[in-house]
Amino acid sequence: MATYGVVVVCLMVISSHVSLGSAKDYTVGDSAGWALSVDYTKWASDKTFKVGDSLVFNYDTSHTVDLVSSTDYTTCTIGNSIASYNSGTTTIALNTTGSHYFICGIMGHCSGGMKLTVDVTSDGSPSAAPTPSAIPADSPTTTPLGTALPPPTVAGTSNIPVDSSSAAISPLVAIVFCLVALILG
Ligand SMILES: [Cu+2]
Repeated sequence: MATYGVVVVCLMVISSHVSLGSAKDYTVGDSAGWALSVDYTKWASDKTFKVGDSLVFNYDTSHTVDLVSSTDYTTCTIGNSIASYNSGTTTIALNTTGSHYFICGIMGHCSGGMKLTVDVTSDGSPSAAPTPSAIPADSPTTTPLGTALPPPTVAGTSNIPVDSSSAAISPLVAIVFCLVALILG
């Protein structure tokens, strides 16, 4: 019972930290994938791409994913790509800010609509405080432990000295705590 509670709390603590700076994977075209007859301008229009996010292209291998210059994007020039992929599933990490341009390298497909540009913005402040709602402040079933292990509370009052220090430490603390809790069973 107690162990189960510890594990649950640990998972909540860790996931709340992991989700803080979590990068998003965007499946290009959603279920339609990377294909003809999809409006990628429209697909991208309601999304905000940040450094660290990824684009996932799922496509029939009759297509390619070509990273191209803005000029080649505009003119649908093929055969001049910066990088080209044709495995059928390509994940592109968006590591730099600015516009990134992708087209299909098959003749006629770019002009047929297989062109995507995404504008990548900086990640902002990665050390932003977690939103209070991310942490169940009143979870009543937390760890009725009689052991020496302190509860991994992250919000509000805590008797863990390290909790008040750098926020960067607390995920590590939580992970270590979880490992200890699991080992001790
Ligand atoms: Cu194509």
